[in-house]
Amino acid sequence: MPREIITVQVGQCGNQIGCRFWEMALNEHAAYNAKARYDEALSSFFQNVDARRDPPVNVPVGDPIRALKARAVVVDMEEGVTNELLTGPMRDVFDSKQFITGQSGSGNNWACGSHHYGPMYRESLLEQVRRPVEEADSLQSFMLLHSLGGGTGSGLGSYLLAALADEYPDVYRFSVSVFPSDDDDVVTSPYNAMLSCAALAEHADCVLPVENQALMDIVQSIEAKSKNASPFGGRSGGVLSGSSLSGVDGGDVAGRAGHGGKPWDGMNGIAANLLLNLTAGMRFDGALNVDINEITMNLVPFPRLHFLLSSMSPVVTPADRGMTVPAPRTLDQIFSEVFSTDRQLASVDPRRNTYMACALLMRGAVNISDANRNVERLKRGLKMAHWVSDGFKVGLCDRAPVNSLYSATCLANNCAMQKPLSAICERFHKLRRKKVFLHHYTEYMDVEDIDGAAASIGSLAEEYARVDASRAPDAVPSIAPLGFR
Ligand SMILES: Nc1nc2c(ncn2[C@@H]2O[C@H](COP(=O)(O)OP(=O)(O)O)[C@@H](O)[C@H]2O)c(=O)[nH]1
Ligand SMILES: [Mg+2]
Repeated sequence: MPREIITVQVGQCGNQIGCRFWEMALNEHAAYNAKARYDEALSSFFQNVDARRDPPVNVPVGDPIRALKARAVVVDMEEGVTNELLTGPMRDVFDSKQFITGQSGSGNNWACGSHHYGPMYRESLLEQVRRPVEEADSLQSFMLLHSLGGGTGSGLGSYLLAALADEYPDVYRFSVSVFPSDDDDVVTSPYNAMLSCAALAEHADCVLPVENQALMDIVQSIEAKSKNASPFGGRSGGVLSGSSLSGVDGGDVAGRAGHGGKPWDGMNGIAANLLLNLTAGMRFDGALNVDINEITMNLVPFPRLHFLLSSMSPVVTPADRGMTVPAPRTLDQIFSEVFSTDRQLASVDPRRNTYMACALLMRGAVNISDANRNVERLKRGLKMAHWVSDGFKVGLCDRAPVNSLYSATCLANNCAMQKPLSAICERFHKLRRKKVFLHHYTEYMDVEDIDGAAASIGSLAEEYARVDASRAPDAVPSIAPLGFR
């Protein structure tokens, strides 16, 4: 069974989420790997290297753990975050050879990231990818972590995705793509988000959109609940004081504190947790193991409609930095919660729109009859496309998130996706009509390509709307027999 995943983290946001992800992945495996042996589960994300040898050699599955190295490629056009990675708590899982960095950044300009740095760094990027590809026995997919609002993650991330499609057409490409919020502080984010969405529609097999607004809302609601739960007004309630989710003081890789800005670390922890839950089925045993390629095959009936909405319950793991986030009480509740608006990682209510397909990835003490019973119960409240006969893919993985009894992660191919796409188009057109910032982009690319990308995203939103509106054709009217006189 194909099993390795190579993570490609690009730009500031991609590297921040990446860093949280590696930390949480190590925690999870440490909790379950009692014998300190390098097992199949670990091998999905990590190589085991004997660094005492020169050059270092790979240690096979079954042997003791020597040094775990992330199967990752780390890219940024500024040095700040990547330097922090190399010197911070995660430094041992990275190796400077995995890094590609520039000095001056992409100026929050998709076109600079894609059309300037892309060709300039093409060879070194591909060389950097080639190494972990060769180290893998049976590579399953590339996982791109990036934001759409800036210049490097969005532009160079888009370029790299297209290059991976060229070089490794058989390896799945999926992305966790952070959509900017309406109040985003990057003034050019409407251009960047629109241009990267067009590239994701073309070059990714599967995109998991994560909206910063939704992440912030979740973090704030956890914070509010923890305050209410505390008789002392919030410090000792559910969320520990000083933790990132409290929004007090978290700080992250680059030392950006949550206070006064966004609670980045808490937000990134949610995105990182999504990745852990999504890949649990391929890392650990279970009664119904689903890997991410299967998800794509089952959930994407039309190739361009591959943006899957995600939701989770519980939304963060209690083990994450010692936080005690109140978990829902019963198994049935966690099934219900993943369909509610406040657990969506995009600000939409999928229950109002049509589902083309849905995957429920359960972790922990959940059996197939629990899953079937809940699917039957919940399905009644959902609009399924008329041509879908079943539409639910269930995964059961034995290993719960650390310190939880169980968890649910839902991926939905749902027509509510038209809303974030239309919003991106609208924000772009507002600037484009007045030609604001346009010259920054035409410095690197033709205006026709910019408008072409906007038309492509507009038509993608319309495709979702069309599926949403489509109804089963009426039964063919029977022609009354004329009869004989
Ligand atoms: N969720 C999240 N979003 C971020 C983070 N850092 C930046 N962003 C968002 O990413 C966009 C800016 O992109 P950034 O990754 O900083 O630019 P890049 O380095 O040029 O790729 C804006 O929409 C920011 O709100 C982060 O750590 N977490
Ligand atoms: Mg940057």
